[in-house]
Amino acid sequence: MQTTHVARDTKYYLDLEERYGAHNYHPLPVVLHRGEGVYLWDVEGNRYYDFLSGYSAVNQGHCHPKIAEALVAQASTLTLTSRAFHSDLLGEYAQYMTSLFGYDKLLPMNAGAEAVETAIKLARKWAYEVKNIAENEAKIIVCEGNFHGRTSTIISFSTDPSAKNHFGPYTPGFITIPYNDLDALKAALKDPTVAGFLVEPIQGEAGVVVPDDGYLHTAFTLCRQANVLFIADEIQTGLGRTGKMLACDHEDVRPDLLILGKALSGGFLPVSAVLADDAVMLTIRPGEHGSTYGGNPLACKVAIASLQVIQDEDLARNAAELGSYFREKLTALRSPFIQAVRGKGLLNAIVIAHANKEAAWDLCLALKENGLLAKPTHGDKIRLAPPLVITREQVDDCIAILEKSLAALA
Ligand code: IF1
Repeated sequence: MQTTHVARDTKYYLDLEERYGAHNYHPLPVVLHRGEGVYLWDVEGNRYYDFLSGYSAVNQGHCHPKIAEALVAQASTLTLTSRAFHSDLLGEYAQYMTSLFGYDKLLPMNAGAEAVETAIKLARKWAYEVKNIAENEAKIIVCEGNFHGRTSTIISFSTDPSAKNHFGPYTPGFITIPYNDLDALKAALKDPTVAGFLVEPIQGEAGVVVPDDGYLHTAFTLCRQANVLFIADEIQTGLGRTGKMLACDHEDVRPDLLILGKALSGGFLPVSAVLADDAVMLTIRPGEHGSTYGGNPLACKVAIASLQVIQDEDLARNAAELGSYFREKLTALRSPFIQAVRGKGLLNAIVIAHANKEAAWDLCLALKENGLLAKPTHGDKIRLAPPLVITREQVDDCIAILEKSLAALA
């Protein structure tokens, strides 16, 4: 008997997730089935522009064929050896990464938060074994509005109640200062027990907060003078997103510890990394840190292909050019509902001004109906971050969708 394939509708999938999945997110009511380039298709066959890009993990566009090809080839060759043995890919990957970004060594991890935790452990180890800070006294300076991941230590220094509340007791050893405030950093650096300054070059979750020109460069200089490690979390801002390979490149800053993730694997599987020079990296010796999947051959192969695409297709330049074009066209809409347009490259956000505090959410629902997916962050801000492969014509198309959807707020 021929069983006809029943095309399940959106509600079927929403109900399944509601019933069997943890309720740790509040997604837009759309169920996606396929992705290609800047486009996503839902289970009803509707096509959308993706303006979230997997939280900037899909800079190369969805299912990039060159990365898919690398994944498939390696998947039927060797995917995991554990670090108990060597593989023929980790050394080549580490060489590729360290020469591309200009560091002595790479420590491979999986999720972004794991790389942030690794950087925190490296900074502490360096503090005790090189800077001679008293045991268990090392401090790391972080910024208000930070987002560096969801582990218990990382949320210990979050200033976002929804990320932090009722997850105590909290890890000590962090000093919080205002973002984009050099006087506050200068004052905090007077503490001789400070090991590092952990900072996002642009704050993503806070709503794409771009610091003043010169902030990163001066902050880096102040850290150098205080013998404190400058730790850049480029998990979201890195890999072409802001119009340069790294957001730190806009200010000629070379972080002491560079943290990468997300687009490092083009949205195929979790790959993250910390890069540093020997003086810091070699403070961790064999058996002192690691992870089952960290540096697995599949991740190495996918990461090399993902970085190759960013370079071959000059995605950073496209992000720079189309990012300023996008902000210019958005501003020209002169919408009464847009209080601010901000960002760098193709990491942008709008701040919504409207009496209705649900306006940003309502706008995202209207955008969805008109074929563009985006999601509010912290209430009134909507991040607008398409894959870096977007074309000028597609930007024009999306501006028209934004204009039409904004009119719905009236
Ligand atoms: C969520 C957005 C947030 C990050 C930076 C480390 C990590 C992230 C700068 C951790 C992760 C994701 C996580 C996701 C929401 C999203 C996000 F801005 F990118 F949209 F939260 F800020 N450093 N960001 O942005 O990397 O462990 O997730 O691989 O947790 O809700 P991860």
